[in-house]
Amino acid sequence: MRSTGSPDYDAVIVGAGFSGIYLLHKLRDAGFKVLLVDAAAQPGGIWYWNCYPGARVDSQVPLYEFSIPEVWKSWAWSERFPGWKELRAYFRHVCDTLGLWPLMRMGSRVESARFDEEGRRWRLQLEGGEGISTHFLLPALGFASKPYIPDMPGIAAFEGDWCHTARWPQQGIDLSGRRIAVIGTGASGVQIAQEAAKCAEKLTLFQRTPILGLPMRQERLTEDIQQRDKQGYPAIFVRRKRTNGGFECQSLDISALDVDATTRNNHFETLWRQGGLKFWYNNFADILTNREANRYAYEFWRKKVLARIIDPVMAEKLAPAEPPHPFGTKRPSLEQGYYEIFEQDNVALVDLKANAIIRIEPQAIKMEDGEVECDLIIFATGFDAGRGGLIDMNITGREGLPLWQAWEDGLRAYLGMAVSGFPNMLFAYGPLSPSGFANGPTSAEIQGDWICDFMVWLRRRDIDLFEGKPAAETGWTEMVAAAGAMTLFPEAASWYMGANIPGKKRQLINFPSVSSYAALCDEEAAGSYAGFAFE
Ligand code: N01
Repeated sequence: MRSTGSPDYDAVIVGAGFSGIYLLHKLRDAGFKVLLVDAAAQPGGIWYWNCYPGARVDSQVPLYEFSIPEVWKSWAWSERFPGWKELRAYFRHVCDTLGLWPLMRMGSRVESARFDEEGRRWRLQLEGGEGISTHFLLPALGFASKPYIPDMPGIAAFEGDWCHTARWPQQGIDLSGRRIAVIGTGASGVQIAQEAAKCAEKLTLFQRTPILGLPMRQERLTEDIQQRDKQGYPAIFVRRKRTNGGFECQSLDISALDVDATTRNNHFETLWRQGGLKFWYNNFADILTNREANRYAYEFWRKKVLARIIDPVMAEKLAPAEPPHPFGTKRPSLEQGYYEIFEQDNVALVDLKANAIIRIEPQAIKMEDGEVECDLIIFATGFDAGRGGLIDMNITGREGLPLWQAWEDGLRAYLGMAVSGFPNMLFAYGPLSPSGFANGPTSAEIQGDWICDFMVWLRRRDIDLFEGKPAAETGWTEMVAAAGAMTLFPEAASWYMGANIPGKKRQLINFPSVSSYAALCDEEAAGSYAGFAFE
C-alpha cells in the first residue's frame, strides 16, 4: 500500500447484521486487520432496530442462521419462526462463539465516508468526531436500514406518541389500553397489528393495499427435536445456495397450466398446510411469470382467506375479487390469526383507496370522510430499500462524487456490490444483489465468501486499488432489469420495484436468483475479475 503510511485498517465493515458479522469472521480468519462498526448498541442489524411487539422472521429453522458448524451445533431455537429477542440472543451467541467482540465497535455511527485519492484510502468520520482510515470499505447495511415515513401534514402537532416500526424505542411501548393507529399493512403492519389487537382499547389499521398473507404455522421447538434434525443441517445449508430464494427448496419445474385442476389444487393445499413462505417459493414454475398461473394461486389464496372472514364488506377489502397485484410480486407476509382480528370489536380497518388521510390532528387522524381518534400512531410504511442506508452514510467517491448523485438516474452496481467511481468499496446485501429476494444468511455467506476470496486475491498480487468497470456495471444493471422484465414483478407498485418511494426510479432492485447470482460471481472470480480495473 503506498503513500502516507498504512491506513488504520485493511477493511472496515459497517453493519452488524448477518452480512457484516459473516464478513468480519471471514476476513479476521484470513488475516486482515479488520474492524466492524455499527450505530446500534447490539449486533443483529434489522433485529436491533425492529424490536416492535410481534417482529419475527419469516424463514423457518434452520434456514435463517449461519452454516458455521461451531455456531449451529451449540445453538437451539425455541420456535420454528423465532422472534426478535431470540434473534438478538443468537447474534450474541455468534459473536461469543467466534470471538468477534474485540473487533466490533457498537454504538458508533459512521457519519461519512470519503475516498481519499491521494492517500488511496477511505476516510471515515464517526459520530463524535473521531476519524479512521481503511484500505477497503465494506458497508453491510441490509436492504432495509432506512425507514420511510410519508409526509403527513400535522404530525408535528400530534399530542400522542408516534414512531416507525423500524425505530421502535429500545425500552418498548406498552400497547395496552391505547387507541392505536397503524398505517401500512405490509409484513411489519401485520405483525404489530396482531399484537396490538390483543390489548389495545382501539386499533385502527389504515390499509392502502391488502397484504396477501400466508399462514405461518408457528411451532414450539425443543432441543431434542433440533438435536435429531441437526443431522440434516449440512445438506440443507448446501442446498439453500442452489435455489433461487436461498431456501431449502424452490419452485417445481412444471407449469401450473400443465396439470389438471385437481393436481394443481392438491399442490396448493400441500403448501398451504406446510405453512411459511412455501406457497411463494415452492409453488409451480410459472406462478411469478405467467398471469394465468398466478391467477390460480390468487384464487386459491382468496378462497382460503374468505373462509375466515364473516363480514362480506370486510372480506372484499382484505381479499378482493380482483387481485390488488399479481400474487407474490409483493412479499407475502406470514400471519398468525391476522384475518380474525377484524372480527374483534376493538379493531377497525380504514380503506385508504376509498377514504384517504388528509392530515393529522392533535388527537386524531382526519380522513376525507370522518376521523379516527388515537393516542399512538405507528408507521409501518416500509423502507427506502437497497439504497437508503448507503446514501445516508454520506459516501463520496472519486472527484468528490456523492453516492446519491451516482444513483440519481437509478441504481447501478456491478455484481450488486461495486459502483464505478467508488474504488475499493464493496457492499454486501445491497441493491442489484439477491438481498431482499433472498434468505439473509444464504446471501450473506455467498457474498462474504466471494468478497474475502477477492481480497485475498488482491493481497497475493499486491494490488492496491480496484474499481468496477463502467461497462460491466451497465451490463449487470441491464441484465437485472431484463430478468425482471421476464416476471410479473414490474406489475406491482412494490418496494422490490422501488415504487414505494416518491421520485425513486422504478427498476427491479434485487437480482432474482441466489443460485444464478452465485454462479455469476464464481465466473467473475474464475475470469480473474475481468469486470474490475486495477491500479
Ligand atoms: O414495509 P412494506 P414492511 N400511506 O413496504 C403502506 C421485510 N420484513 O416494513 O402496499 C399509506 O412491505 C404500503 O402500502 P402499499 C420483508 O421483506 C419482514 O411491512 O404501498 N400507506 C404497505 O402496506 C418486507 O417485505 C418481516 O399500497 C402507505 C406498507 O405501508 C419488508 O421488510 C417483517 C404509505 C409498507 O409495507 C418491508 O416490510 C417486517 C402511505 N403514504 C418486514 N406508504 C418478517 O416477517 C406506504 N404505505 C421477516
